[in-house]
Order: sequence, then C-alpha cells, then structure tokens
Amino acid sequence: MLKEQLKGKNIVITGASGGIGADIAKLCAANGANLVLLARSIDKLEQLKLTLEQHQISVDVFQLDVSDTDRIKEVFEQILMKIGHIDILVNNAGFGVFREAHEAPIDEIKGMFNVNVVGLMACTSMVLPIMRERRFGHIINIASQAGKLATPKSSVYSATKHAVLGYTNALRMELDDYNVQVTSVNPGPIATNFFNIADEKGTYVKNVQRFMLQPEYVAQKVVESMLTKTREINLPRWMNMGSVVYVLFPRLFERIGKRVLNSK
Ligand code: NJP
Repeated sequence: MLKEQLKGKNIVITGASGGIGADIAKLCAANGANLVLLARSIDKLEQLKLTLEQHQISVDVFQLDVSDTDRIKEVFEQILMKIGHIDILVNNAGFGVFREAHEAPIDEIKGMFNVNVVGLMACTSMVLPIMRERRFGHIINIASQAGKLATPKSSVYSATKHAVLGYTNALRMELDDYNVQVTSVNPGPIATNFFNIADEKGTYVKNVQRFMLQPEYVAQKVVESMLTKTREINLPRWMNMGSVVYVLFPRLFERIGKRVLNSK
C-alpha cells in the first residue's frame, strides 16, 4: 500500500508496543511518515524503533501509561518541543476485561475508564490547540463494535467504548470548520494479545475464532483512512449490520440474538 500524503508527516500512536498499534506503525513507516510511539513497554518500543528506522524516517519512543494524565502532559510537551507539531494522532491504547457487572471490582472499572476514555481524551486535548491553529490534522480513535452494541460480560468495556464514540462524534463536529478530520474505528474481534487480559478462560476466543480479523488488515484500513474524511471504519462490515438492526429493533434483537450475544 502506497500513500504518498503520509510522507514526512508526524504521526503519534498510543499503545504502539503490540497488536494493531504496532502494525499501524509499521505501515506508516513504510509510507515514509515520522513516528512517535507510546506505550508502557519501553523495551518493545525500542525494539520496534530499530526495525522501523530502516525506512529512513525518524522514530521517537516514550514510556507512557495513558492512565497517568500528568505524564501525558509531560510527554506531549516533550514531543511538541522536539518535532514541532503532530499531523495525526492515533488513540489506540486500550484494554478490556470480560466479566459480568456484579463481578467487576471498582478498581478495574476505574482502570478501564482511565485508560480507554480519560487517557484518550487527555491525549486528544494535547493535540487540539495545535491542530486547530494549523487548521490541519487527523485524530483517529480506536473504539469497537462494542461501542455500538453492548453484550453480556462486556458491560464495562462496552461502556468505555460507547463513551469513546460519543466523544469522537462530538469532536468531529467541533473540528469540522478547522480542517481536522476525526475517525472512529469499530472493529469486531482481532487476533491480538487483547484477549490474554479480556478473555482469561478463552471462551470468547473459541466462539469467535472463525471470524477474527487479522491485525495487519485492520491496520491497513486505518492507514488507508489517514488524512481522508472517513467518518468511521466498521469491520467486519456484516458485524456492523448487527448494530444497525439493534438500533432499529433493540427488544427483538436482544430476544432473537440472545444465544449469539452471549458468546463471552
Ligand atoms: O490489543 P493489544 P489490540 N497505557 O493488547 C497498550 C481495541 N480493540 O491491539 O502499555 C498505555 O495487542 C499496550 O501496550 P503496553 C482495544 O480496545 C481491540 O487488539 O506496552 N498503553 C499495547 O500496545 C484497543 O483500544 C479488539 O502494554 C497501554 C496496546 O495498548 C485497541 O483496539 C477489538 C495501556 C494493546 O495491544 C488495540 O488493542 C475491538 C496503558 N495503560 C477493539 N494499556 C480486539 N483485539 O479484539 C494497554 O473491537 N496499552
């Protein structure tokens, strides 16, 4: 995939140490973009940096836990000092834990909201002034199909992704006059390490294995959307049809789809 507009652009990716974040980074590098990669696992970021630098681009890495908003401010100030501006922010860091609401410890609920929602908003806040001033930029928020259609055992995770979509939709309208694009990405299950935490027992992975998306494919769709007016990316398409029907006929959908919706 060749995307000429990405050459020389400054792209920041949170949660870039693995999964789709790392695959997005690889594709951006292959297209000549300069990268800033953020995650907690600094060793993995350093390793990735070595590979990506073969593309004759600049790669900076910073250790960042996005639940630490003070650290977000510190890191983004350093980034802006070093590279001047950010063209594209990919808010990708996130995690889920599948369990029923009555079993979810309050610290886990807070932790998930702090990473998936507050962290994403805090990173976004750091790029908004400069993107608005330059009248240029793209914010890509990795949400989920779970942000459109909640299912049993994903009450908290779904709630975080619903919050991401609400925020993203409002942001898009706020930035419409500033030539700053805002895209949400709503995938179904992707074959990444996500399930090591989310699905400890492996029940969900076993049930959805046959239609799991490959991270490279999701990354390709995300990178193709960069600097375009893509509103949202829904993968796989047929799964998004489920959330469309759900909005129209929620009661019927919950009744008929009960067995499928209970796949966790
Ligand atoms: O998962 P994984 P994915 N601060 O576990 C980082 C969404 N999604 O690529 O900090 C900063 O391989 C972590 O890095 P590290 C999902 O909700 C997924 O699948 O070093 N970074 C790693 O790089 C998430 O928003 C599926 O541990 C933190 C990355 O995040 C996004 O896709 C389906 C962090 C996670 O990589 C990427 O997930 C769906 C923190 N506190 C949506 N915590 C799916 N896989 O099925 C984690 O609909 N990270």
